[in-house]
Amino acid sequence: MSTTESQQITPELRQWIVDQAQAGHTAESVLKAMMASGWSEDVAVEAMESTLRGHLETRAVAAGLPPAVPVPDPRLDESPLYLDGGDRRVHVLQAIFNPRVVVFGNLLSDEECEQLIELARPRLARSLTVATKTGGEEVNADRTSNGMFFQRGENELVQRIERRLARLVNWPEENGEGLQILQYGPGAEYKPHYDYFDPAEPGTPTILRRGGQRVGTVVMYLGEPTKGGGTVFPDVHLEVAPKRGNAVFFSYDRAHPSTRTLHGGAPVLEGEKWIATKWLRERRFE
Ligand code: PD2
Ligand code: ZN
Repeated sequence: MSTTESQQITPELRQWIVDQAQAGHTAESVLKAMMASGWSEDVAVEAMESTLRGHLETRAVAAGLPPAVPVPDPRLDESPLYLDGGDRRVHVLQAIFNPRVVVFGNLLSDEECEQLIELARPRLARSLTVATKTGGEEVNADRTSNGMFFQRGENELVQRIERRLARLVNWPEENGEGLQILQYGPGAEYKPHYDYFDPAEPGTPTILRRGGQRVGTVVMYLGEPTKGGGTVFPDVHLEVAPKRGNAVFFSYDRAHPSTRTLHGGAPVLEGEKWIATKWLRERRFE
């Protein structure tokens, strides 16, 4: 029998780990104690991580938060500088764990950015947001941009980008909403909001019938303003510069502010900002 098989993580061990944490012992000291009584480091670390994760989740749900669900997740466990987007080597510029935010470089070529803008331009209209009171759509003063949606897989360019994104964040293409293109002129902004649908709003159950909650967002910068227009995360005082070809990804495992994914598009001060947004759902989006 291997060491791992012989070292079973029993309910008693899990309870002991929770008791230690509640008594204020550090993860380091608990790990040391486990190893001193014969646990291998790998098993001890796994036991600690899974037990404390489970414990926090139980407490969160008991406090009335929606349960955590799986989310899209770029593979960054070994801190790679580059990720394989299939047909393109994407740069990892910045990563934050809480909130989960990753900034990518070189996600799109200049030609791809220009082509998306030119295909979108004749189809732009004042942006609407989903009306969570009714499940319909409405013009919203918090969002002063012009926009349009591509159908998923609408043309070869859109297909190529959707395939690349799916590979990058490990999430099925069919769980994505259609790509949305937005144009912001001087003064235009998108006030801070959450991208998930508020479970307390009456229209939300209708919205969730098409693919469940949103669990992740990729905002790709297609056209840069010369001043302003960053994507801001007020809870962590982060501002991502809207540099053409770059993108910001973020995920949220429950529809709750505890994800710290409040974010907005700061007003454009000079020039014009163009973005493509891909929202990712829990399940296939029809
Ligand atoms: O334009 C942005 O930076 C921005 C900000 C917040 C886009 C979105 N949200 C979005 O498309 O959800
Ligand atoms: Zn947003």
